[in-house]
Amino acid sequence: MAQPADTTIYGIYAREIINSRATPTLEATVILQSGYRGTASVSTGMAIGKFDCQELRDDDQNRFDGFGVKNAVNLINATISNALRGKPADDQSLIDKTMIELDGTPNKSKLGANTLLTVSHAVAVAAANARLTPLYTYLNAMYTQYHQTEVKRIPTPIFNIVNGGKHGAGNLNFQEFQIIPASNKTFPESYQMGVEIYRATQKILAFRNAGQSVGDEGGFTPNLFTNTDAIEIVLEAIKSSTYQFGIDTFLGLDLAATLFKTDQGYLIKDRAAAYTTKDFIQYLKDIHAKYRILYLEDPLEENDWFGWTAITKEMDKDTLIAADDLIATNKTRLERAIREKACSAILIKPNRIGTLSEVFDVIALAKKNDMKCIISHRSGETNDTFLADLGVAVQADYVKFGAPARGERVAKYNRLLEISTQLFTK
Ligand code: 2PG
Ligand code: MG
Repeated sequence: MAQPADTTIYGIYAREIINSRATPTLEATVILQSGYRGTASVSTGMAIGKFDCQELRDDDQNRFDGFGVKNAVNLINATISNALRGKPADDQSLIDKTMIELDGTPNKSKLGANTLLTVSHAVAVAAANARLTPLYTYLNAMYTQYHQTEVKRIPTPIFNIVNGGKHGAGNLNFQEFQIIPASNKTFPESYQMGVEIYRATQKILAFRNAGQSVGDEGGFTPNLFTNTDAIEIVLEAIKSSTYQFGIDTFLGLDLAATLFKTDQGYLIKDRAAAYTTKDFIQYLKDIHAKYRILYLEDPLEENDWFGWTAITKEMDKDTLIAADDLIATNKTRLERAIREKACSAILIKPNRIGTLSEVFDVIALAKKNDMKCIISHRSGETNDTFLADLGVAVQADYVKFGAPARGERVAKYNRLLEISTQLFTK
């Protein structure tokens, strides 16, 4: 790595920008004494549960329905900038610790996880720029202090093909119907596969008059009779392509089950009566027997710990049981999941926790406990590509950046293409 220029922080400037869901969000630029700078912006999810760190929003109903972030902009420009001015940008733990102390709450409710994360990422980008080094190389050097990791491959992408739940205007309960290329494919091969199967899905939907508009993450949002119909459509798209199901590509689902758990149980359009946890696990096992589901995210509600342990025991031999809302990228909840063997994979969403150092900490703990890691975007995104570099730096097993369509999604996949070229073209 090249010797760094002066990485002392000179100033931080924030602004309110708009994300992919017409909602304000934060962007900040960190300027170093040496003139190098780094910019980052932050995403927002639909699922914001009680275990998430808090976002800071203005709640001023006269602007953007209360979603403005002017107060956060002011906090960055004054309080945070003053606290970090003069500190070295390449001491990430000092930067993050300073902000965490300044906030002083367990869930970042004073300054906001969105405020802290934007600055935390922008500081890292500025430091990497000052070293004239690619961001993934810089992040990998930092992550190695948590867990020795060598950059060898690009994480396997999980492509969203059909959007349901709260992400689409269609009528499906499950949030994401995905395809996952075999992990022995190169990234360019996987990307091409994702695009071709996505396009094949569009043709099938057009043929069936099922609607081809897209949802928040770029997947199609058809109206169908059942959730299994959507699995059938994705399978048909794979079969109509040049790729072989079960060899080149696999199926995945993010159920986001918290959203359809009622007092009566899990209620989906595939059956009139709600399912008990036990019955729902059996239903998922039947789906797996028929469609070989490689990846199952949030199959159960975020507090159904007993159910999570049961489903992991029964299905994780050949299906990854991935915890998103269950753990919320929260270290204490991850520790419990490890103790209770509640899952075999974890979604990493930096904005659920608030600083890069804490993200590294959670990933290292998961990896040391043999959990697969998925670096994930949010449904409300910006064109920031930080997550692509992060995925490579920590050698995540998978990345989930949505469909291979829409600018804010392909920005991240295209960045992986660039990294792949840098790493593997001799
Ligand atoms: C999820 C995410 C991203 P959201 O559930 O995995 O796909 O959705 O950002 O809306 O919480
Ligand atoms: Mg999820």
